This record gives sequence, C-alpha cells and structure tokens, in this order.
Amino acid sequence: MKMIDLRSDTVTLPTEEMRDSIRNAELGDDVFGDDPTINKLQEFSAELMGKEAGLLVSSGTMGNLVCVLTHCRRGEEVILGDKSHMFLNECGSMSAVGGVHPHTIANGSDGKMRIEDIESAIRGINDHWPRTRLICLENTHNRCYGAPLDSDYIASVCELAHSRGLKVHLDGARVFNAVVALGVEVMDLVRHVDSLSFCLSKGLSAPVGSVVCGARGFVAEARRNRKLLGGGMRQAGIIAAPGIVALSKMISRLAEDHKNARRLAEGIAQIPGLSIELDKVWTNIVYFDIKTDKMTADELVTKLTEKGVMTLATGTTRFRMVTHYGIGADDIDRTLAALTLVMGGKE
Ligand code: TLP
Repeated sequence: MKMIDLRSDTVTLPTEEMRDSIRNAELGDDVFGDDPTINKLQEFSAELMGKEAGLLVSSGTMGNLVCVLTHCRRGEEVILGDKSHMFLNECGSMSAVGGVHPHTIANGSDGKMRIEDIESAIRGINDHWPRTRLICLENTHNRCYGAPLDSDYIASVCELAHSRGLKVHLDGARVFNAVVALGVEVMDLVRHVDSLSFCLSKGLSAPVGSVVCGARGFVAEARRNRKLLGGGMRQAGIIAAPGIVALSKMISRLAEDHKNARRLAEGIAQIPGLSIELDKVWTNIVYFDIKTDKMTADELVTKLTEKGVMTLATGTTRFRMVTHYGIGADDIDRTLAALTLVMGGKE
C-alpha cells in the first residue's frame, strides 16, 4: 500500500530531471566561489527576485538566521509575528546564536500583523530599551492557514519600516505558493523587502536548499555569516543543480497542489466529527479540528497512519495536512475515505 504522506511538502522527492541534473552538474569549490552550478542558481534566483545577488544556504532555517545575523547586532531587536516560523520553530536561533531579541506581536488568521501594532512596537531612543532593527514577514504563512501576503500589505510594512530606518526580511519559504495563489510576479511581491529567503526543498520538490536574496553588499556579508554557521558547502553544485530545475519547471504546477488542498478541505467539511473553516484554505496547507472527545489528536494520527495516511497533529484538537508534488486527486479521495472510516462513518 502506498503511504500518502501529508505531513509536509518537505517530504517531496526529486524528479527524474533533478536526479539527472545532479549526475551531470559541473562542480567546483564554492568557498572559493568556483562552483559554476551554484553561481548559476544564485544569479538565476537574484534575477527572478529582482535583487542584486543570491546565496545558496542549506535550509530555510539557515537562510533566516543568516539574514537576521546580517541585519542585526547583539542586543538589537526584531519585530515578528507570534505565530511565525522564525519565532516558533527555529530553536530560538536569533537569540541563541545572534543575541538578537525577538519582539512578537499578534499574527491575524490571515498571517498579517496590524500596521498599527507594528508601529507601536518600534522602539524609540531610550538607554533602557533594545534598538529595533528589523521587521520579519512570512509568505505564505505556515501557521496561519498557508495565507498569502499580498503586495500592497508587504509594501505598507516596508514603507513604515524604511521611514523609521528599519529593514524588512521576508521568510519566503513558500513564496511561490503565494505567487501562484495571488497571480502576481514574484519580483512584484518582494520588490520592497531588503532580504528574503525562499526554499527549494518544499513545494518545488528539490532535495535540499534555500536561497537568500538581497543587495550585493548585504549578500557579501550574509556569505560571511553563512561561513560562521558552517554553511560553506564546497561542491554543493549537486544541491544547486536540482534547485535550478525546481525554479525552471516546478512553480506553475503548485496550482495543482492548491486545487487538491481545496478538494481535501471540502471533503473534510462533509465528515461528521471534524470541523474546518473553508474560507481559510488559501494555498497547499489545510488545518482542521476534531470535535469529539472520544479520540485524542494523537489517536487519530495513529489510526490514519494504519490506513496509509500520514498527517501531523499541531495541537490538542488540531491537524495539518499539506498537499504537494507527490499527491494526486486520487490520494485526496483515499485520504477522505480513510478519515471517514476512522471517524466512524462508512467509506
Ligand atoms: N517548515 C516545516 C516545519 O519546520 C514546520 C514544515 O513542515 O512546514 N519558514 C517556514 C515558513 C517554514 O514552514 C519552514 C519549514 C522553514 C522556514 C524552515 O525551513 P527548513 O526546514 O528548510 O529549515
């Protein structure tokens, strides 16, 4: 029985073309700047994003940390959402490694922080206070139902930040899901941010890697911080090659993942004992809740796994399912049948 793995889009496996590209990649020592395939990926990424330069890093977590370390000194402060991945899921790296202070404000269910809240979180000058240096956004917003942030919202955050001498970093792990959902060019979406990191290894299906983009001077300093973290990877063209295939071939098909997420959500809405907010299904991430106290979230996960469907419990009653390249409409139907059975209904 094929396992249907909906735990994350990070579980995607490389395509045949990606595997071939690894075999055939031209390689060199990237710490000397000599890997032609990495250089090509970095230039391609920068061009796509409308930024001056790009930098291959090992993961989204490393990309975000490298950017925070490049923007901020010890004791300085970052404003970010209380449901952001950088705050919740990156081991507190900005404070653990960088001595940088996170200042959280509420994320709405659409992933946005209110502009008024950001404005009042920006510190004035006072000997007692940390200095605000950076504002971080997340697009799409993982915890907030995979919501895409639109260009106007990002532009207003950037306008506020820049008027106060601050920088903006975008955790764009799934920025291409936002691009496809909103029907915009990625360059327009990220135009005003000072730095961003996007992942090759989620919906785009490459096996490893993320890319940081920004101004040339910023990326030169980010490269130094990547080295500090042990991220100078030598012949990592074997990572960059499938990344180039990912960027060339895998973006527009994300629409299929969004369609499958919608099909899944609409099916879940029909299953007694489960609840879902259909107006909060934006991209490829589906959250739903169990309403009965006859089963805990962990029990539901176990029972589903026995029926060949893997999911994640993200709270005492809450689950996340993520659609991706490895999941077709037939897998969604099998998932709904398994959920119906587990919830005590008939297939
Ligand atoms: N997210 C993973 C888990 O860590 C939760 C997932 O399965 O969704 N930013 C965002 C918005 C992310 O969702 C993730 C990974 C990252 C950064 C970190 O990327 P990696 O895993 O490459 O370090």
